[in-house]
Amino acid sequence: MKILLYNPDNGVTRNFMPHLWMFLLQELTPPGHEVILIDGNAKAMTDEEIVRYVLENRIDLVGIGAMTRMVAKAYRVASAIRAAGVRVVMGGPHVTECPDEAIGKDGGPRYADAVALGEADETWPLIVEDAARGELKEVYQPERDEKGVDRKPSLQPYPSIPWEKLDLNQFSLVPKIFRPLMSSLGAGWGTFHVVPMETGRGCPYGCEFCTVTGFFGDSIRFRTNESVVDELLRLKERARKQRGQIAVFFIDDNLAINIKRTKSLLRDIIAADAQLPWVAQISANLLKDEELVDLIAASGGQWVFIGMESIDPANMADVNKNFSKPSEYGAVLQRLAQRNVYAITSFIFGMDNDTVGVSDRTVKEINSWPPGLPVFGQLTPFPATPLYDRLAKAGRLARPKHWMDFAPFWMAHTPLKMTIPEARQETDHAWRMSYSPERNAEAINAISDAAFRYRLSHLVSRLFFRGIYFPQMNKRAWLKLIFQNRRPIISLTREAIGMWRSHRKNKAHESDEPAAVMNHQKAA
Ligand code: B12
Ligand code: SF4
Repeated sequence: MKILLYNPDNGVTRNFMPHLWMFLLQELTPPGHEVILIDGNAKAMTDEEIVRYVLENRIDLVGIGAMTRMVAKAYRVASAIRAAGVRVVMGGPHVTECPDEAIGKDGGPRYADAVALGEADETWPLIVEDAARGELKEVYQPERDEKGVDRKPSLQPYPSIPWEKLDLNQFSLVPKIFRPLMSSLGAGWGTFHVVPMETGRGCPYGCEFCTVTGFFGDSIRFRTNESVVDELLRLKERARKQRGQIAVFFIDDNLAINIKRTKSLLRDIIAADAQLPWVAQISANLLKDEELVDLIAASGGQWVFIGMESIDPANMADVNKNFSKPSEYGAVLQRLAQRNVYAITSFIFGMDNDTVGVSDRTVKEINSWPPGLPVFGQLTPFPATPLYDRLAKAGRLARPKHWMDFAPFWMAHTPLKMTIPEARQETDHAWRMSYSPERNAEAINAISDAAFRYRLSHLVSRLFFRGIYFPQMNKRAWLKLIFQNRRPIISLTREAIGMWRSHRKNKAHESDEPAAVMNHQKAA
């Protein structure tokens, strides 16, 4: 069979990274089938374009995965593909959380021929075999234990994703026209990929708004250190060969959930010289350990994503995230910054104790810490979370099926102490203050002692992160952005030219040296 795995874009922003599930399922597909990947984030396509692609390429089966945010588009595309006579299987968090919706068992229309619920590592090969025989079932679910809980894949062994030979062209972040020039720079920047990699699954914390504990379970499973190190080494080799850059996003929900194991993994990465620049999610409470932070820096850690959520402890208690203490955030960021590791700090507005002015209060606090990349969202009741159930029981859901008419940054319930439009305004204000050209320049100034590459990485990341909220998907938007931020850009460019000149001078001096030494010897 010819199989297409497709992940829709959200219609508003683009991700910087492809989705791991596609590469994983591609690798888990039984032999004898061809699997093509299209990630809407890298290659945005209209519904008609996808259907045309499916027909022209004689695809036999389409697998679509989606988060709640993209599910309306996923359903639309699925319906169009089915209408063209091709079978569709859907999987991922949303269909698992609303299992009846995709197959029309909730009274609504049917969008998919089959759904794969939960982790599909073991069910995907069965789905492919059934589809090949023309015997696709409606629902695929992992085996269950005596308590009725899904048996989770152990991750040992873990499939070896052949990164060294996969076609990653659609996922490079360097625009095509710059590639020849960029590949001649330094270690080579002809391509830049952020590659997703998992070292473990599961999180026991159970924050009220989060789907992870429900989906992956509270039992944590890890790959072996050897399998992670081997994957890193293969990626590093690929980067070297193609004169490009590869960074890794460890997508574990909390990379340091078992600190002893994390330290052992990071030590093994260092010992094998398998370091690549990496980003990972780690909760603030675990970053108090100085040795862990040392190992993060030494093993290539550059950015740590921290779900800070709120600076108000009452809000943290409300969402069952008391283990994370707002009073400790500044010290945590300081500890990271001392090692040139910076943080992506994520905040949620519209919690029940938030009042108007929350964005000013939060941004003031953020600006007193070492600079990072703050991101702001709103409390969203994802289906099957304790938050969703609490709000539904209290009759507080304004749009119980908010995913069917997805509206970016527009809450689906009214918080207790502010209105939905006020929550929208607070979010908007926080983004504007945090990514204004003035704030960008201030942030770079604040780390003026750091080496050039850290400041450059910080500025580039700021310009990209701004795009999570402000649409900047065309050349015009980028040119405007570059013009507005010209001060730090010009200053860093001057510094780079200075460094390049002195590097050339030193090189020339070095090549003169042997001659000078020989002349000196002759004279002697
Ligand atoms: C990495 C990540 C991101 C990346 C982007 C995704 C990417 N490029 O990988 C970034 C950081 C950009 C991101 C952003 C967001 N994310 Co996110 N993200 C994750 C994270 C941490 C890992 C995803 C992953 O690769 N998991 C590992 C793979 C193996 O698991 P999986 O994707 O579930 O796939 C398995 C099964 O689901 C199944 N499967 C999946 N798809 C399909 C398809 C088919 C056909 C089949 C058969 C099976 C199948 O098979 C896989 C193997 O078992 C997850 C949490 C998590 N642990 O999964 C959150 C998660 C997916 N994100 C979430 C959210 C809410 C968001 C945001 C909306 C946050 C925000 N407020 O802005 C944004 C939206 C991004 C957008 N494009 O609009 C939620 C989604 C909940 C939901 N019901 O939708 C999750 C679950 C986290 C949470 N706290 O609840 N995210
Ligand atoms: S710590 Fe993170 S992954 Fe774990 S439950 Fe809380 S928000 Fe979800």
